[in-house]
Amino acid sequence: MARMTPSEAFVETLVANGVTKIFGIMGSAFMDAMDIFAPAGIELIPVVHEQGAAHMADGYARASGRHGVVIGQNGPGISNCVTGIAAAYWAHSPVVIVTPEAGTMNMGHGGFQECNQLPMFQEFTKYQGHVNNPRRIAEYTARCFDRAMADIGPTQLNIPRDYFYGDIDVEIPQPQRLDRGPGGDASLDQAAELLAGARFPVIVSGGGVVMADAVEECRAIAELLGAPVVNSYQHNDSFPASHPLWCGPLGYQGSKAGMKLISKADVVLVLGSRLGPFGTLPQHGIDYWPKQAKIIQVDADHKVLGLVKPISVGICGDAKAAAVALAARLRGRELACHGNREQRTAEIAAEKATWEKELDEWTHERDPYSLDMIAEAEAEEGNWLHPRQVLRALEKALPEGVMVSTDIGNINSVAHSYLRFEKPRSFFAPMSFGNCGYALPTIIGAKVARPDRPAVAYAGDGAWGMSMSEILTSVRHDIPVTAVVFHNRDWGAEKKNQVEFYNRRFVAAELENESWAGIARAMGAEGIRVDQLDEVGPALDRALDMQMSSGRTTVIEVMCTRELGDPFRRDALSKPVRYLEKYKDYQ
Ligand SMILES: Cc1ncc(C[n+]2csc(CCOP(=O)(O)OP(=O)(O)O)c2C)c(N)n1
Ligand SMILES: [Mg+2]
Repeated sequence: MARMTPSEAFVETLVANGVTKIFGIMGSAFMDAMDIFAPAGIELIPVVHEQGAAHMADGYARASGRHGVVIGQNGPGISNCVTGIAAAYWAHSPVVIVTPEAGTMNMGHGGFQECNQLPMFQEFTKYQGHVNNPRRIAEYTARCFDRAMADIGPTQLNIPRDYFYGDIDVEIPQPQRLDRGPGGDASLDQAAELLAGARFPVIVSGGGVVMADAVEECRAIAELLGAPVVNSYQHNDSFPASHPLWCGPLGYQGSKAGMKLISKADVVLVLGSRLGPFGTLPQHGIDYWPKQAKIIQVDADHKVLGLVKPISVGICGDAKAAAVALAARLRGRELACHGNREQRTAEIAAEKATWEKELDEWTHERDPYSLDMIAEAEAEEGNWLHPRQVLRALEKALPEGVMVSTDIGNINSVAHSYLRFEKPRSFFAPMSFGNCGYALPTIIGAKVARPDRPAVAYAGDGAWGMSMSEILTSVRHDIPVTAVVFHNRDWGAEKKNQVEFYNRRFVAAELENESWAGIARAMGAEGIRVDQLDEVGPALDRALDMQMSSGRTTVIEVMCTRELGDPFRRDALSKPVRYLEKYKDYQ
């Protein structure tokens, strides 16, 4: 036990958990603790808007595997974080949000910046620690850090602002980290039995493989079975793209090769995925999920086993440990799939080649609306590029070891087909919360965690407007990143729904923008405008060179036609029905 103030106990517990960076905006509510951040070795990185801080903490956590930490002023500083924490929740990021609260002597009186801060995060946190007595501040702080790791998601530490003051006797708790195992023997035995009898096994490599650092173990079992490996939705970095067994991502704008192959599976091994509903929807007109197949699902969270898709075996275990345990059970055994290995290898190679060829030839969208938009662009002043060609050119120019974040939007979703990675912790998409404005702040957080890696954000012009002010953060605090903005003058993703379901009746779908490159320059970054296809790769090369060698942030604005890929809510929209006379033309 040592005598200290609660501020000191709080900061010392952060130190015990290895915290060196916190994202947020300063405020009086936690000024007493903030005052000793620097001598504790902690840097508070000030952002433009607290939503950005929460996304940065998420990006930091996703890139490093460590906690991301965010803090803000009680009331509005904290409510600004809700969207960012919701996104981190669905990205399964161990983010700790520290929420200093109104003082206990005023709470309930309707004071300045007073609000009840627990309910607004209830839905998006794995645990909420409320410091109910200043003497317990270290205990609650430590628990929030432990639970964020154990439950793989955000936790909230709520501290009444007067509880930073006083004298307490306290021992700083040491971090408690779970030693995760492979799951129960019975379920592992059952799974091994199914895999041994499988003639066409397929592996789904999910986010759990990235988080458990299990790519090598996943690869070992894939090679043992000769099984194609597909990435779960938005986890394109969960298996090396250069590997012959890699078949690309499932889900919206995913790989046809992967979809066709999994549709033939008799046994699917799902490693580290909750099989989220959006991620397994039919795509490209292919209803690929193999309903007759036996499904083995491995996840660290038992609550997601069998939740969305019926399964034959659920294994509550760590993806890495479970892959090792399954491989050990299969090695040296006679496996049914060894009988047709060559045939399957050939089939995998053929499907992949067909899909690559299709992507190469798919230079622009061909639906009637997109063809109209392409014709319109040709008649217009200026040169407008086909998004798919831009995405292919970017793909070719992305360097080894790159980290890429994407946003929510039509072009960003089409990008899923063109984003391939060799290493885990490389791809940061907005996952199931699906908020526009995710990509830039998230890549800034990732860059703070990994300054040695090139960092690139993709965003549509709509989403960019929501988030671009964080360019100021990157410039002010020397966190160089490269952003690619697809300037198509539309809230395209939603507009495509109006094309498909609302007879091209556009409501609030169009955006007339100023020059994004010019705005970037005004914020102190470099700005490059690209309207020739052969300039796309060189622009990215130049921006990355400036990022890595002179610490410069660059915004590359790519002028794109208004053509749009397949809409993303086919599953949830239907043609309008109108009964009232005044709306009869609206169907
Ligand atoms: C915060 C938030 N607001 C609204 C939406 C609904 N929404 C989804 S995609 C989209 C359009 C995105 O437009 P843009 O960023 O320009 O990309 P594009 O689709 O044109 O490629 C909108 C408004 C959302 N996902 N998130
Ligand atoms: Mg747009």
